[in-house]
Amino acid sequence: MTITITAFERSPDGGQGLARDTRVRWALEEVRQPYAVRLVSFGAMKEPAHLALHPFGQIPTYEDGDLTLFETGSIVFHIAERHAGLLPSDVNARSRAITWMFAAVNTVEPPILELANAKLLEGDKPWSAQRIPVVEERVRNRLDQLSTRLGDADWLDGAFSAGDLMMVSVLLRMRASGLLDEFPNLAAYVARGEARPAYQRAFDAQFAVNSKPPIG
Ligand SMILES: N[C@@H](CCC(=O)N[C@@H](CS)C(=O)NCC(=O)O)C(=O)O
Repeated sequence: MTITITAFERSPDGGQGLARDTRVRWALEEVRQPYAVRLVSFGAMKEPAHLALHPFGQIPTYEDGDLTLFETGSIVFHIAERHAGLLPSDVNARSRAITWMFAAVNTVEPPILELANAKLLEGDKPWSAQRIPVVEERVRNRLDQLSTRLGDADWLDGAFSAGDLMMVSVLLRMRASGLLDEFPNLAAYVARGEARPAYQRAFDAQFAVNSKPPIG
């Protein structure tokens, strides 16, 4: 049975690894599972066929036989549960790694998304210039807390895990803002994640799609 994921036919970032299929590709590459990709347009994502897979009309989705999943946290968890390499076997260490996965999507990603939305979707509003520094401060606060916890460790809890995969993926979205560079240990942490051969393969595969000339 071939695993099939969905990804943007044309990613808004031009394939720089910010679209969330990168996380899923990365997890599959870490555990050396082959996969197929079905590219979808923004229009097609809101059509019934895709909505049947993803109730919110987004990418990525994950299909394997009669199982269909959405939400990257859940997809990466599913991959990590079924294949060795992304979660420790010790029960407590495993639970801590899963905790970091939740922290990535539930505690660190929300203020990062809020900032992206404040800039991209609300940047033309009259109150935007006042709001952006407030939201930036919220992100800075989270990064500061995460930076303190990471300290000079390579990864969040021992060996690289799905928790790091999710956290690095979330933090990557911050780089363009310059905020990540205020925390050198986090910037180095993200660079360590990106240097992993599995990440490189995931990035290259996504970039290859987006560097092709526009369709039509
Ligand atoms: N919480 C979801 C977020 C999924 C998401 O926001 N996907 C974006 C691409 S990175 C998307 O499809 N955006 C288009 C849209 O929402 O219409 C996850 O982690 O899978």
